[in-house]
Amino acid sequence: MFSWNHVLLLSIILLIKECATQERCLEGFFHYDNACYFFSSHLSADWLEAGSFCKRFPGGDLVTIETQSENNFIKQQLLLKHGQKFYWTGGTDEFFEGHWVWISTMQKISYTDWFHGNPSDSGSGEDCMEIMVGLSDQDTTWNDVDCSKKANFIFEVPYVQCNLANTCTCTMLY
Ligand SMILES: [Ca+2]
Ligand SMILES: [Ca+2]
Ligand SMILES: [Ca+2]
Repeated sequence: MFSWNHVLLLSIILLIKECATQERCLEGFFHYDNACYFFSSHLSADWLEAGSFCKRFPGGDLVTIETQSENNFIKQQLLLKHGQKFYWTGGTDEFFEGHWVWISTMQKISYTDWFHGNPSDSGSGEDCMEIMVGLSDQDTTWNDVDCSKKANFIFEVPYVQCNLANTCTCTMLY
């Protein structure tokens, strides 16, 4: 027999079904763990411009690479799907020379994958971190470089905030 309880139950089932089929990363983003990643292979910018671009997305900023598994994911993406040589990350020591932090959190960089002899702070100074894409995992490593260099970039947004069309009703189910 019809009752409002049936209507409520049906509504909940429909809500769950809709949430279950909803994309959780925007198109063009790649999901790993609790974040969605974007690789700007068709857009290059200096480090500050790249950061400003990333912040246009809710919760977005230049990538933080905090674990070896996150680093491996990013390297695999760069090697398999994205064709450029140099990608900005959110690593910087522009606040205090030699003290590397992730700009989005200001947390000290603990896990590292620097290219041999780096960070080098060569020439007139190198205060921003790029990933140099080599031919394999082993030679795709981090380098400090002049922040005014034009490079492609990687940014990351939280998994639950990355769908701009999200009505937020699904967030609790994630
Ligand atoms: Ca991260
Ligand atoms: Ca430096
Ligand atoms: Ca360097």
